[in-house]
Amino acid sequence: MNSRFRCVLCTVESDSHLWNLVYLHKLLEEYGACVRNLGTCTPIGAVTRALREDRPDLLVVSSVNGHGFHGARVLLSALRSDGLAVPCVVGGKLTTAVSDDDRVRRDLLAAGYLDVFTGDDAIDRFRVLLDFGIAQGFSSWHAEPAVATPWDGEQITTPEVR
Ligand code: B12
Repeated sequence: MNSRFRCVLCTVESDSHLWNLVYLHKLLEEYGACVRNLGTCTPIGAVTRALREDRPDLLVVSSVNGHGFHGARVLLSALRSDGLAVPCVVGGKLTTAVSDDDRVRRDLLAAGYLDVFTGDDAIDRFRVLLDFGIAQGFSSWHAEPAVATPWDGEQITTPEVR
C-alpha cells in the first residue's frame, strides 16, 4: 500500500515508557502513515539521523514520564541547531502536574512545536490534525492559541520569616 505520509515517532532521552509509542504507531498507521518508530529513551542523534534519511512529513514526540516538557525543548533546539526544519508535534504527560498543561502548551508552541497534545482529549485533537495534515499538509496547520491562566507569570512571593 502506498503511504499517505511519512512520520518519525520518538520520545525524549529520559523516557522508557513503551506503550504510548506502540499506541501512536498503530494510530498513525491507521491514517495511512509510514512510521519509523525510534523506540524508548530516543537519543537525539537517532532523531536527527532519521530526519535526514527519511525527510518525513511529521515528527511526533511522545512522553509520559513527567520530563517531556524539558526533553521536548532540548530536542527541538538540537534540531534547530542542526538546521532540520520539519513540522513537530508533542504530547502525552509532559510534566508531573496537570495544572501545568496550559503553561507547557504555551511554552512549547512558542518554542516552535506545531501543536501540543495533553489531557483527556489529546487523541481526539490529534486525529483532527491528522485529517487536516493529510488533506492540506501539516505545515499549514494553525494550533489553537494557548490559554494564558491568570496565575501564570505571576511572581510568587513568600513573606520573609524572621
Ligand atoms: C507501565 C508504566 C511504567 C513502566 C513502563 C514499562 C514500559 N517499557 O513501557 C515502568 C515501570 C518502567 C515505569 C517507570 C516509570 N514511570 Co511509569 N507508568 C506506567 C503506567 C502504569 C502505564 C503507562 C502505559 O503503558 N500506558 C498505556 C499507554 C497506551 O497510555 P499512555 O502512556 O498514557 O499514552 C496515552 C496518552 O498519554 C496519549 N499520549 C501519549 N503521548 C502522546 C503524544 C501525542 C502526540 C498524543 C496526541 C497523545 C499522546 O496517548 C496515549 C493513548 O491514549 C503509567 C500509569 C498509567 N496508568 O498510565 C505510569 C506513569 C506513566 N509512570 C510514571 C512515572 C513517574 C514513572 C517513573 C518516573 C517512576 C519512577 N520514579 O521510577 C519511571 C520513569 C521511567 C523512565 N525513565 O521513563 C507516572 C508519570 C507521572 C506524570 N507524567 O505526571 C505515571 C503516569 C504513573 C503515575 N500516575 O504517577 N512506568
